[in-house]
Amino acid sequence: MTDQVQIQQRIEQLKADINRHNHRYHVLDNPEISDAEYDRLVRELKRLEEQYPQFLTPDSPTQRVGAAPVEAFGVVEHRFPLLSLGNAFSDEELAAWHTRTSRLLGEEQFDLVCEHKIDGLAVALTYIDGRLTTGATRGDGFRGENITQNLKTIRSIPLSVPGDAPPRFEVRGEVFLPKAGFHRLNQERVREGQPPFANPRNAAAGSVRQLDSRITTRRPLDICVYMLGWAEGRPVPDTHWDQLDYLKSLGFKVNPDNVRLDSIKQVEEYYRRWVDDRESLPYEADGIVVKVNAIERQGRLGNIGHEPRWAIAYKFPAVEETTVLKEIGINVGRTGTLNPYAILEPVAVGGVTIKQAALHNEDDIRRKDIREGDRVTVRRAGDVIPEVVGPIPGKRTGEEKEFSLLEKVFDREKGRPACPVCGAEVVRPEGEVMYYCTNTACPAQVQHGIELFVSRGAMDIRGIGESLSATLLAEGLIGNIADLYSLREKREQLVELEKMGEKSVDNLLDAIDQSRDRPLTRVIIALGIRHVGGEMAGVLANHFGSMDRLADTTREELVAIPSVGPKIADSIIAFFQQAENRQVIEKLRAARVRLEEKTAESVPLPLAGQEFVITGRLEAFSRQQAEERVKALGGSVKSNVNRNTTYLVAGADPGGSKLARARELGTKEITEEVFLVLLEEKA
Ligand code: 5U1
Repeated sequence: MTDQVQIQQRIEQLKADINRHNHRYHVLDNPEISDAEYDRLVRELKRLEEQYPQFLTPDSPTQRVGAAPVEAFGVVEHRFPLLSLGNAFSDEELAAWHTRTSRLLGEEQFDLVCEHKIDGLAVALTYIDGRLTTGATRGDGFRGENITQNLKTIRSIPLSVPGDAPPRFEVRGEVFLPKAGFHRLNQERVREGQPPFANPRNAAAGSVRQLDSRITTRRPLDICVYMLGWAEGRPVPDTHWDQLDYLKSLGFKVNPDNVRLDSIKQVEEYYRRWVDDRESLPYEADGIVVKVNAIERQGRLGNIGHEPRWAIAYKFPAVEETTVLKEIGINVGRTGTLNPYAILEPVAVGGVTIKQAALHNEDDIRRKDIREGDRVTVRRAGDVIPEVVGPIPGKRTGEEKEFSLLEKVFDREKGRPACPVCGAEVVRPEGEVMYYCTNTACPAQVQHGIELFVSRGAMDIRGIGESLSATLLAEGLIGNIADLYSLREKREQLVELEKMGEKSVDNLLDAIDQSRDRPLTRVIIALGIRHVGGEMAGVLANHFGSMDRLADTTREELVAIPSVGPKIADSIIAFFQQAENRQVIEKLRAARVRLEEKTAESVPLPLAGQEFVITGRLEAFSRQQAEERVKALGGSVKSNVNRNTTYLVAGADPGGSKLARARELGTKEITEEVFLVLLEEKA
């Protein structure tokens, strides 16, 4: 056996093993090996594919990394429309659907399948010759967006299926963010000054429809497939239930709570069980879906407009309650926003007692005509922050008080509205809905800033929580984030603080020291620039490579970066224009906090000395973007193949003469997909 054959066999073995472990972990929830062992297999595969790119295939598990951003998604024409569902809101409506269906079929008895209606984003996955070739959104039902690259990052979606699967088929399912992941993502967004997603569906849709699939990779998305769209070339089972079972055997994740039932009474019982237990589910569900099981019956029933006659969604009641809004309170956010919130008479909503609820801004409160003292409806959707839906005007006594933020924060002594924390002046910039405290040194803002700086996703300094950061500020031991690095000089005073002993102080000081070497992305996150969260910080760190380059950039340069919009660009420019922010950065530099990526001087760039020639049309980016990516990694792009050419990248419709020359010289020829992986891996 030649070396090449052995290597190819090893690669195939690794792919099969990794896919199997991936399926056990992400689909069956039953891993067989440790994370470290799994990582070792992936690393070995990556190394081999890097050395032997000719053996890299698009369904390799290493392809789950995101790819370079695209300017827009392509359009996918669905072979059969993706339908939506009619709704039932009561047992009577459900029974009416059943009676109608029974009449149309001319049969009284037919079995049904019940499933949870997960609140996510419907997608269609097409597999050709065993490989995932296209993943698309529902769109308008007829044409969706091509989000294949993004869906490939979801580990419970198989990139390939066993050899005995139909040669061509399409599977449909719901991509969703589990509650825990949604909660984490929203906490991160709030900490970073970005608006939280209103619900898991928006969060899932926002994650899946990212033009930069590297962002999707970081979101903990999952899928449950709920039907076989179509299949060709091999017979498939003739009931929905058996098709789901079949899909499970092909490696797809099918909801274990699905049931097959044969009476509408049993459907009602299933529904009631999940109305009561929905809180226990790891995802948001807004109802159940009831489907006629036999595919032949489904065909006879057909569709009416966009909705199948053979299925219906029985929606769960909204989790809403009413209570009294005692008062509207104001807290000050990290960016100085004055945030109104409702202080409520405690009330249990869907099994959880709530005492406070979000009230977004003054305009919103006025639009909904919410008054202090009102009886209001409050709603809680899963882990979303509870919100006040609106008042119940019929319950008013006349004692209720209309809300004015400026009145609320009016300071009699000062004779003007004032920040409730520091007393500074309050402004509402033109065109904005929020009022702001004008004092950037406001203890509330500084404290939230410190909490962000030390948080896990930023500088990750363990041992400083909300209460210690408040104490450090109150005792004057720090005034801003950079002062954390001079705390060693104040060790004696730290030891004196309540609840702080020698040991915990030393641990804290060590943790601060260790944070000096965090990657640039983390430092950018830690600064708390408005609209710059973890994902954007990664883009900026990649592009600029140092804090100084970022600080001296221009609006034009920023908006030329594909994922940076004008709002983000303006916010970055405004941040670095503020003298106090520049001073903090200088203090961080003086404290030896690393303000640039570890690169050039110590390690040569990963593509140094490698020459690329590109022929044909690239799908993922323009020629110029491709050249920039190669150059950024130290490589060069030439127009003709010669003996020094390392790779010939062949896109669609490649030039015959370049291919011929490369073959003559034995130059490595790679597809665009392999090229993308190479760039990703080296970045
Ligand atoms: N579980 C499940 N969700 N869901 C959504 N099944 C299901 N089926 C759907 C939709 C829109 O549609 C088919 C019945 C066509």
